[in-house]
Amino acid sequence: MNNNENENHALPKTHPRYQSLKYRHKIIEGVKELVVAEAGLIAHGRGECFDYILGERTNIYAKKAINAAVAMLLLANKPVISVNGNTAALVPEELVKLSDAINAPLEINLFYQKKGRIDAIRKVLEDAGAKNILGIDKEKMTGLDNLESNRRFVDVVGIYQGDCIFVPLEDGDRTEALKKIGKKVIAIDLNPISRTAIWADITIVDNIVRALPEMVNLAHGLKETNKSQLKEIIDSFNNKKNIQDTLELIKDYIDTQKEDAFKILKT
Ligand code: PTJ
Repeated sequence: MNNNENENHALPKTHPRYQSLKYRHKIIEGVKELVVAEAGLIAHGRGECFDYILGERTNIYAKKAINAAVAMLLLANKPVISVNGNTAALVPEELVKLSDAINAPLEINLFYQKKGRIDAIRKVLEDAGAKNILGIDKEKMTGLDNLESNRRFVDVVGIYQGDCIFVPLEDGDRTEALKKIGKKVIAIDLNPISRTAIWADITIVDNIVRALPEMVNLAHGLKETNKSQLKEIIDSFNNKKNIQDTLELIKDYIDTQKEDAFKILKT
């Protein structure tokens, strides 16, 4: 039995936090396999913290954002799904399913460019069934002028030409840079007041492990919807208001917890 098996055996399915622990382990395994950057562990922990104060469920505002996001991706001429290490480790199959459903390529785009990471992520995506992976051929990469981080290296037939870029789980600089060069940006971020969340056209404040399967289902559901109806869905969505509503929801949840959290002691 190797170390990974040992760790998984220590994770009983009956544990009240089984799901959360399962995804933690995926991130830890991802670090060992070079898929996830070491900083990805910290990013995941930050996400968990926000998920906790959102009640660890997909709330109505996240659902509204998911609806608008899928409509925007279906309406786009050249949608692209940007993939980083955490995303590949947590939801590889769903990334491939979404890519197929909305006809958008997956492009590997990393903040931390450690040697071997692109190959490791490519393998994870290919094992999940991906056929069209961009961001892996240095000859086809170009740099975005208005960005200094490694994320500036983009595929000429992918993010560079894309009109709508889906950036699940992102750091702020690139969202701002993509907006400034005229791209539509859709983000998933559990932190509703991150720079990514604020800059994006549509911000899905939800855990990627719940949001991606919802997006895949909805993409199949909305596929036959005509263009004017898709446009209506997008036009009736207000990202700023949706984020403000999400913040209210967090406040309400914490207020409820102030009373409820201690009830457990009385049972
Ligand atoms: O793989 P790389 O090299 O491209 O690096 C990826 C990370 C995530 C390490 C890098 O982009 C980074 O450092 O990101 P940040 O600045 O920590 O931002 C990540 C954001 O994602 C934070 O606002 C977290 O709250 C949020 N987040 C973390 N886990 C999840 C999440 N949002 C949704 N679902 C999650 N599971």
